[in-house]
Amino acid sequence: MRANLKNVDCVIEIHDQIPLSGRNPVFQETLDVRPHLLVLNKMDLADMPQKQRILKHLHRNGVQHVLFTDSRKQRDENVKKLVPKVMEILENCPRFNRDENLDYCLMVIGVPNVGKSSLINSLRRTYF
Ligand SMILES: Nc1nc2c(ncn2[C@@H]2O[C@H](COP(=O)(O)OP(=O)(O)O)[C@@H](O)[C@H]2O)c(=O)[nH]1
Ligand SMILES: [Mg+2]
Repeated sequence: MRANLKNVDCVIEIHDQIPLSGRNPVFQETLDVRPHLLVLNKMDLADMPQKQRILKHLHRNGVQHVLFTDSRKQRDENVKKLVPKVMEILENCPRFNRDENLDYCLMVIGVPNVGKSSLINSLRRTYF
């Protein structure tokens, strides 16, 4: 992961439900050098009334960009927001602006079963 990171413009870190205690500090340390979006997948199973509290907790802990998704849905409005959100993150990161290259490389990370494959497939359904 570390070896590939230098070619990565933005890291998409996926958790299912609420990572209040589950974030790997080594991940965090390694990833802090890259633009980063935290995806909380399986929002259909999560306690959504707690959403504001979760966001506040994450923001306090330095996690600025968070997206709640349901990647099993045929067309999830929130999955649709992922690419615009990544673009917004990158546009606000001048260090990573690569004027001449319009392609971006994203790295999707997360422990098994959080829905990485489902999210990637959902993105494919959204864009192809
Ligand atoms: N309820 C729910 N289940 C999901 C969601 N996304 C993925 N899953 C299920 O979680 C399991 C693991 O998903 P998968 O994409 O294989 O995870 P990966 O190991 O991170 O690639 C599968 O049974 C998926 O159907 C979601 O948003 N909501
Ligand atoms: Mg998978």
